[in-house]
Amino acid sequence: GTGTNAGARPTFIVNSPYVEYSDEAILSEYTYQNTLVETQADGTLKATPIETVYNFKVERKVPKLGLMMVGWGGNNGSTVTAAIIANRRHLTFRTKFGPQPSTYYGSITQASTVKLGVDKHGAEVYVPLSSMLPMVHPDNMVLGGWDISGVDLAHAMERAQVLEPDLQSQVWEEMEKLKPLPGVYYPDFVAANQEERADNVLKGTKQEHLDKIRKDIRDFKAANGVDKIVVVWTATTERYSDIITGVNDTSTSLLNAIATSHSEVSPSTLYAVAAILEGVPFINGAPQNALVPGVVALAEEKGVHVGGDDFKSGQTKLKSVLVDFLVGAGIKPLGITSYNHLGNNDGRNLSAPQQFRSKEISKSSVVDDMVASNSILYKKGEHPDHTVVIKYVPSVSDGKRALDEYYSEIFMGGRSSISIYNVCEDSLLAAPLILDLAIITELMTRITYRVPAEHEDFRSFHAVLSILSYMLKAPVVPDGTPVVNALARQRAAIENLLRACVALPPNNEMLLEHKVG
Ligand code: NAI
Ligand code: DG6
Repeated sequence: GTGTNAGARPTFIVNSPYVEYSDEAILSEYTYQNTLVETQADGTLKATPIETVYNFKVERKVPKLGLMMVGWGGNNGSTVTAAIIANRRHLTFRTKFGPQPSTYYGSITQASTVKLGVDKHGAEVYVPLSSMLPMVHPDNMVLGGWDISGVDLAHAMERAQVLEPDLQSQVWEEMEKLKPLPGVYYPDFVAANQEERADNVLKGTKQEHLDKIRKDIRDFKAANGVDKIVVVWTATTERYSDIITGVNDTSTSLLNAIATSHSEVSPSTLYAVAAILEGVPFINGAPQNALVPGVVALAEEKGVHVGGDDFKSGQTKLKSVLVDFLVGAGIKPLGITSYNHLGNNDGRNLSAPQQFRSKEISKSSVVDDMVASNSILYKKGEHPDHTVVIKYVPSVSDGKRALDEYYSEIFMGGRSSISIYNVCEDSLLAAPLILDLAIITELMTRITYRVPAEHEDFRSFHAVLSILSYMLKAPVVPDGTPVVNALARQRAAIENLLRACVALPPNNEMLLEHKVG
């Protein structure tokens, strides 16, 4: 049956002729139902239900996973590291509210549930999302990574000003032993104010940097005996890279651009290339276009997964719920105005115009699908005003303030203003997303599919993992596929894909059994 580990007692087994459990794999047959829509000569639409039979195969052996973070010594990197150590050791720490146990709150894999089904009385039965298929547990991850600041992880955690002092003391000794590997630093890509922390940087050419990062990944794997690695960029936001023909538009040109130390190859692109060449998935948690076309092409050629961009933590997560609510309710948002101020190093870097611009783009793209979905409210090409402001206010440190106004047109030309004021530690929102990204990405490397009507061989999902969209502000998707920003739809995609792998139908929310006689 399914469980968090092969061999472990399953939370549930599926009782169906369409699922087969062996020691190695879970094999399912799943009929995917869709609706094909065609425009007819007279302009009416013809909707035809269609079905495709898929087989999914999930390897049951959960590997020992290494999570290598770029920007390990930053607020997010140090927070996620301390939190894993604390959870692993079941630490309770003193806060002004009383004793606080360590938790994984904010992680959908560790702290959320999925409706499995109903009991014979029609009552709903929920199970942890992590029990749907065998998944890595964060307690068992081996952590490592790079930072251009050489500070050890204990001092990085202290610098971050995120975690309670008692917790910091309890994990200090273990954290102090952790030292980031030297990073790739090209000052042109980040704010000038970052230079003072760059005391742990690689010298040499871009090709030497690529070779060294690749060696770091191999060495980490060997030294820690891990089976697999995922690399997550949680480093400083860079400016956008220009997309230049012959430089980063194809995999060949990109590899050549690295070999000739072309100035438009960013550090984030270089780490992505290093990971892909080592067969290791790369996830971009910041907004810049690390996944330039040459990176995506390389990932496809090598059959390695990539994902991005920019962790979707607070303000944007709420936006991707609220705008979905408004537009879905037939209410027309006219203006969305988002301010935030924060005082951590991320805010400091974003106070420079080019780095702010990267963030402005990712924070502004998140309502497009919802606006485009409703042609009653919006004419083709029409958009609400959407303004994003970020200010650096050092005194609030990691405690980000996010203020939003949603100004909408309601019934008969009326107006509605909804104002939101959110205060919380930014890194405590982002850290659990790093875990979910690593865990779901690793799971995706163990799932293969075939469409028996078309091909006999089992294949991997597309190199670009759109399934990660729930955790990301500006999801990168395979060319030509729709971008979904609405949070509930993103979550449904995760739940229902996991269900399909054990031959369970999607949760359709009809509750038909309670609506009939
Ligand atoms: P931070 O500034 O505390 O940490 C970034 C770390 O990256 C620093 O320690 C820096 O020295 C290091 N670094 C910079 N360039 C590097 C390179 N080329 N190689 C290796 N290390 C490098 O920032 P924080 O708060 O941890 O955020 C990290 C990233 O995550 C930022 O880009 C931020 O925009 C993004 N992000 C954060 C969210 C949050 O809620 N905290 C949400 C969405 C995105
Ligand atoms: C201020 O905007 C700094 C940013 O790094 C954000 O805190 C981060 O992107 C999170 O944004 P959001 O919109 O997902 O809360």
